[in-house]
Amino acid sequence: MQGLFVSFEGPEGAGKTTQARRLAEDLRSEGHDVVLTREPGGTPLAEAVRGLVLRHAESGGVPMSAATEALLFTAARADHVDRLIRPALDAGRVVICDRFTGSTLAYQGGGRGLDADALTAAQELATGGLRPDLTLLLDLPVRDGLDRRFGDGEGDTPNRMDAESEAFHERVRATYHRLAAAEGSTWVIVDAGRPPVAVAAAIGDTVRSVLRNRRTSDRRVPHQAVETGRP
Ligand code: T5A
Repeated sequence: MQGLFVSFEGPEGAGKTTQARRLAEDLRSEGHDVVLTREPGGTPLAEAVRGLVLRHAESGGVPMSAATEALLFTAARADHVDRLIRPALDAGRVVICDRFTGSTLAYQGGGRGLDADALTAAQELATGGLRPDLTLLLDLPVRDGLDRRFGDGEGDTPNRMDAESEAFHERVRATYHRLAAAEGSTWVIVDAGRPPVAVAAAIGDTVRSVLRNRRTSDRRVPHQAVETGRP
């Protein structure tokens, strides 16, 4: 039995963490076996890399090149896939991941300007070709997301990416839109500018529809095998 892999993507402050938690709670209450995880992070090694790659210089972070940054995010992902995501999927669990390969393509590709083909090849190496069954792109204007996080002068300490210019974050958002257009039906753009309850309802409908389709196609598999004569 193969599990279901759902990732959340989007610019800063879009509500990914809020919605990923909520989806995990809702699916658990419906009896699904859910693993909720995040990137960078999810395993001891990847959480250690998180501390290294996200810490702002003002909080003791070390300077690094764009390529070093991309490879650190990608190395953390390799460990995360190997030790947590793939075993959970193999056990038939639903994995909900707050950011995945789309973040590297959007931030280090679109934001930092690294070569998209080289980044994609690195993702293949890190994930062994594993892709989410569904990516939910929580979309909202860059300024609105930054205001949600820091508008009142509160919010958590800015990390190295938060501290980038608004133009950087606009390039990230534009890259997300290009990825969604290129990936087709496995990426769904969710209007994240609505109240949390409305965003959660849209996400819930989308995920349940994928789960229903999956159950239907699972039931059809033995039939097809007999009809086509495949073992
Ligand atoms: N990164 C990551 C890369 O550059 N490359 C990579 O490969 C990877 C994996 C991660 C950073 O690393 C970068 C991207 C990121 O910059 P992080 O601390 O994990 O950093 O931060 P983010 O994932 O960006 O999470 P954020 O906290 O910025 O935003 P979320 O998770 O989208 O938003 P959330 O849920 O925390 O909500 C933010 C605020 O908005 C409110 C919440 O209550 C909260 O106050 N909110 C809403 N307000 C109004 N309406 C709604 N619908 C709301 N939803 C939430």
